[in-house]
Amino acid sequence: GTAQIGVTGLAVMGRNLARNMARSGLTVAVHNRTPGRTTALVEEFGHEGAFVAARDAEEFVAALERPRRLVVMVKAGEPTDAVIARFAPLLEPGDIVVDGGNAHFADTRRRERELRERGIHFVGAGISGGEEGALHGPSIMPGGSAASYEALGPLLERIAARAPDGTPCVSHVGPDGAGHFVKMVHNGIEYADMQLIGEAYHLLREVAGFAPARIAETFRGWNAGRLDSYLIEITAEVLAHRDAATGEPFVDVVADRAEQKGTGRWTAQIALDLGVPVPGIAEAVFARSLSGHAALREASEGLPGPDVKPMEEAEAVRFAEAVEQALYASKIVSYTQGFQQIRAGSETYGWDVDPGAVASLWRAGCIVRAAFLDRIRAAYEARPGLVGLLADAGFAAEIGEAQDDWRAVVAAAARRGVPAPGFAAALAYYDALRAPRLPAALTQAQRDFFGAHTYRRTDREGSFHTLWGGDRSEVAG
Ligand code: NBP
Repeated sequence: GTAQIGVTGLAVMGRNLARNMARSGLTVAVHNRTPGRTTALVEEFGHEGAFVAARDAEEFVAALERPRRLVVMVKAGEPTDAVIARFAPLLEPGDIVVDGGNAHFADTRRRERELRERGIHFVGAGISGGEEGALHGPSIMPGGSAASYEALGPLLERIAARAPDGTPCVSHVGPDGAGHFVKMVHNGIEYADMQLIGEAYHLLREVAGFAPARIAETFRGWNAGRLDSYLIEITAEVLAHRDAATGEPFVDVVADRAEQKGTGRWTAQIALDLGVPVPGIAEAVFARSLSGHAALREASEGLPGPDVKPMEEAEAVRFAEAVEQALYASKIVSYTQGFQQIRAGSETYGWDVDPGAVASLWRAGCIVRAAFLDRIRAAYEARPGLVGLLADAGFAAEIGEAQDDWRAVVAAAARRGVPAPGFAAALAYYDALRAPRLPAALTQAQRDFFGAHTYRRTDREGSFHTLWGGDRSEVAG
């Protein structure tokens, strides 16, 4: 075979990824279960580079130089297993199968183990950036063996997005499912970012009384500062857009029900399993599902809320500045939570993931791309053992400066009856981490009372139980 790499599964993602590879100078074998997609790709885009069209699995495998590098871009789940079952018997030890779909990391761990037994490398690679990213440069998060990355990395570096400093947004994340785990957390953080931006919009609209066009301007201003990011940029564009049919602001004609494909939900579910608090991500998942509960919302519309006066202009302008502070502080907190989840996954599964490297490869190509990520990269680089982002002096100082405004915004939201679960949960997380004492002491005492679950003491070692039903003396637990 002469192709350096192959892509099987030529729907939007696979097709664009194959084009990106060909445009970067690689010879790319292309294959799809239904051959029509393969011929369509070569007919439309064959002039962009060197494609080798394969009609079936045997031809595809034969077209690849060894060790073979096959990228699978099919629908996640059952189809991925079907493709592996089809190709595995045709492969030889040392060949590399890359799954670029949105697989659950537990499936990736299973597939990696099964193929490893046959001497085949299986690389679960998170790919972010949607179809545009696939074509022009995605952020790529490959797991699998370090040996497979040696054969694969140089090729992926050619097609990945580039950070502003020129570094390709791809690096070996860690063994087996590490890449898909990190991609999952990326999506969870994306949910949290979007929820926080949504709350900022809602507060500017309902509390400051700004029209969507003015909020678009406000976001544009923020995008020129420390919040510089893809999501803030597209938010400004969406808010500035008017519906052609009605002439109304576009955001007002879209039904207020947010859907989800499930990766944010996975992030929250896995966080519960790992015992990592990620309330920002969980609130974002819940906010989307709450929005879809039409009957419950309708039945609740008449419930009493507070009496509110609109803000005066000067007060509204000041409030908008405070919202920027609240958004930034909440963003630091939600990234803190996401990176803690990556750390927990890494410890549980023995992946040794470098959080600074993860921040580095999210700097371009993916949905959460932002100037902010370079700060996170630098924070972890300066102190590799950093216990969470809030332990970084720079972030701690910024959050310290933001906190008065942040509290004022959360209080204003509560007083004016505008839901801000993301801002409020982020602030509660921050205050809980800061607190010298938590009411967990009382919780544990209650558990000892009704279930003899024992407790530890602040003043000496050991575990203890109080005889609550008896004379209330303390015994060793
Ligand atoms: P789809 O997720 O729509 O999958 C369609 C592809 O899967 C077609 O090539 C189809 O072949 C193939 N396929 C199916 Br379905 N069942 C198959 C089977 N049993 N055997 C072989 N092939 C099978 O494609 P997509 O939207 O391009 O997404 C591809 C992957 O990338 C997915 O895992 C998705 O979650 C992920 N994705 C990521 C992003 C992102 O932003 N990172 C965006 C979109 C998608 P056919 O043509 O013969 O039916």
